[in-house]
Amino acid sequence: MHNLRNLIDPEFYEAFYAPDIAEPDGATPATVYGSGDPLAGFDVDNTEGARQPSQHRLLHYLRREILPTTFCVGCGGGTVLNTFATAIDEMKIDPRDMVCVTGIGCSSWIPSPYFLCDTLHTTHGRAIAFASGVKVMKPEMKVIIIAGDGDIAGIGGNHLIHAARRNIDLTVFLVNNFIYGMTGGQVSPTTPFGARTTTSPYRNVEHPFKIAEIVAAAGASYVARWTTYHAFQLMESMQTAINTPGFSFVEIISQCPVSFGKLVGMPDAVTMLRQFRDTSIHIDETRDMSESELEGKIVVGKMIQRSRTELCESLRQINHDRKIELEKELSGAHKKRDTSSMETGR
Ligand SMILES: Cc1ncc(C[n+]2csc(CCOP(=O)(O)OP(=O)(O)O)c2C)c(N)n1
Ligand code: SF4
Ligand SMILES: [Mg+2]
Repeated sequence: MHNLRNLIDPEFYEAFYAPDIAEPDGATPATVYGSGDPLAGFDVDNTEGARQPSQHRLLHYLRREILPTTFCVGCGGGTVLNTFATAIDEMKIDPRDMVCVTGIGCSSWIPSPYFLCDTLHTTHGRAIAFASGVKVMKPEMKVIIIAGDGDIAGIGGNHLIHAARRNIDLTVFLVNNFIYGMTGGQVSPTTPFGARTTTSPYRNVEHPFKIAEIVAAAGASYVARWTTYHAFQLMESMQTAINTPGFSFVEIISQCPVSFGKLVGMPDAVTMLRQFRDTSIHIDETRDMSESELEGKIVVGKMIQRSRTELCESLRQINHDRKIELEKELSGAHKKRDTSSMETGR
């Protein structure tokens, strides 16, 4: 058993961690982590002036040494990563001003390891708790969470609603593929009623959360829902969410053909995207519709956008007010001491 030591002590690191992560003899990090050349296999157009894949404007947002991604063929994770990188690129945000926080699951891999910025890959369901700590200590950073329905709406559901209630300036992109994808397709809090999954082989008898509506009701400043079919609207919504002060949340309906689609008769991405297209309805068109008319529909668009006091701002204000009060108290105490020493002649 190792003694409990200071984790940032270099000696401790050398003794206990370095041997574990050392590369095998002769191997470079590239051979350990990926193909080493993310562009291997691309058809390169050698005609003069043709744009080369290595010049793709989004490539420098990615950790190239770990590409290609481990997402299954047709997974919506790639679309979300692409849309997110495009949003950041268009907004001209320097990735050094961002921290991406994530939990556990396929969707958690979108920012970590693939997006090249400071990333915090935390325990299952705890991304928002870790992110809140980052935001309080580094309020100038953009703190963005990307993770799955199981992670954020399931095990981390309580963190989600309370962060929305506090209105802390975090941006959450919840990738809702209706399932615990990474672990093989267990029922999640967003699995549709009646759907077959590995843990509900007959049918799901639980009703799903309408998670975007819950977050809106809990007090978030911006809430929207889009699908991977609506890549352009999703990208704009991501930008609005990132720009909104306070808690912002976008539910991204995404396809997992492998752990979910194949069990519900949609074994490939195209079928799932068609279904997203055909069952989506814009929120503006739903005002006069009853709940039964909305059954089975995906309501997309902006649920709420409002302005409320943000948590870190309130904390800073308290610090500021308290500092002024303390300074006044101290200068009052000094004055009192000076007067009394003059009176006593000491
Ligand atoms: C505390 C804990 N419980 C369970 C697991 C196992 N686990 C890993 S990923 C995962 C499901 C993730 O589902 P979701 O967040 O929806 O992400 P997806 O893979 O669908 O993108 C589970 C249950 C874990 N890692 N830690
Ligand atoms: S299991 Fe599903 S969510 Fe995970 S990588 Fe494969 S398709 Fe994507
Ligand atoms: Mg999921």
